[in-house]
Amino acid sequence: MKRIGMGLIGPGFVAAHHIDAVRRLGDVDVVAIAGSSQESAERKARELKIDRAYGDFHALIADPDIQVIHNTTPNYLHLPVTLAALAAGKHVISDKPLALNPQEGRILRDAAVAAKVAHVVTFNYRGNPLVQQARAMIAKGQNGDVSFVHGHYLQDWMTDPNVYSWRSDPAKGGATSALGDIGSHWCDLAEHISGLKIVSVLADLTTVIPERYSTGASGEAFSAKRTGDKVPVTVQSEDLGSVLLHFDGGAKGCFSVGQVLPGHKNDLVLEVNGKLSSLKWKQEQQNELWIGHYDQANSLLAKDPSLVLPEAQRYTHLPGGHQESWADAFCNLMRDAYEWIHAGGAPEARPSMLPTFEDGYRSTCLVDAMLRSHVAGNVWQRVEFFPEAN
Ligand code: SOE
Repeated sequence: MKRIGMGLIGPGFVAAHHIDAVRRLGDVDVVAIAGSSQESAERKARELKIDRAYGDFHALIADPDIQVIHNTTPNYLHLPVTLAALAAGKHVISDKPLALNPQEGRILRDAAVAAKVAHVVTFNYRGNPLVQQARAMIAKGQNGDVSFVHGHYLQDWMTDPNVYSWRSDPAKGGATSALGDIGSHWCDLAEHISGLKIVSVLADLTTVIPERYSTGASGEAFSAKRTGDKVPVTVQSEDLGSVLLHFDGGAKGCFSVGQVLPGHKNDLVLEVNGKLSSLKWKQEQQNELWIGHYDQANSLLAKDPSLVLPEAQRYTHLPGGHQESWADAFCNLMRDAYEWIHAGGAPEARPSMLPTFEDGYRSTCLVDAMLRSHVAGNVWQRVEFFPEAN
């Protein structure tokens, strides 16, 4: 069997999950890791049991044993790192958001298509078997025409003003916080499951905690509270927001995002109402799909390979009653990504579940429309998205 070498740039919170997922595939060699310095890269390499460490991402990209680059750097480095990897002809798996804004997102989408390599963005919730079940049910018309898509993605890890990371720094994280980090997942899932595209938005955004306290050190999501001298930092990006949505074909929708809502850990909920029946999926109870009816009892479909549609079966690995989880869904995304990579990244070989740089660019356009809507005084804005030129 042909083995594939991967290297990861940016060893933060999610890096360990990329490494864990590719190791589970069995035919991928984790060749090297690159960090912001040789010392930090070596420390992380020891922790993750990786042989090679680079203090410079260019050196990792130039490593001839590496065919796939995983970009898990902070958002502001997505563009230079991914462009360098594409220029070297490497396949790229990028964390979301793909880029800081639509201009950068479009550059990366176009560069990836021109490079004729596999290009994947980690909208990992698509990898859940019951997300694929919901998508397949809707595509087959089992729920009737979709009229309403709604839900939320709420977290609490930024509730404490002492939590400060690059995500709150516009130069490193971008102009948005909650929408870019988690609203992007929700919108991707809403479009992926419903099969519809969001065409216009009306957003109302808030910064609940406008002053945070920083040690000056770069932190990461879910980092523990730090002690020592801290300086107050003014935060402008939103940590709470609600958005009304119009989909193509006339369906309506709405969702809320928040990072400062005590008790909500990774509370992503998405409901789709069709004219015949409804579906609701909750990330924190990801092994169940609620099916709502008008003229019969509602039901809960358990994640069970013998009960789900064939489209979802390939993403279930354990019998019913054996719970699958966030890491399993993340691994499902990597399995499809490496299937595409084994096929050389040929467009026709891409598994249809897989989110590409096209989806990543689209997501930056959606968030941009929401930011424009808020700044314009909460008015409807069209999503400006330029499809790939043929
Ligand atoms: C932090 O909000 C975070 O780790 C996001 O960056 C991830 O994309 C999300 O899946 C979980 O929460």
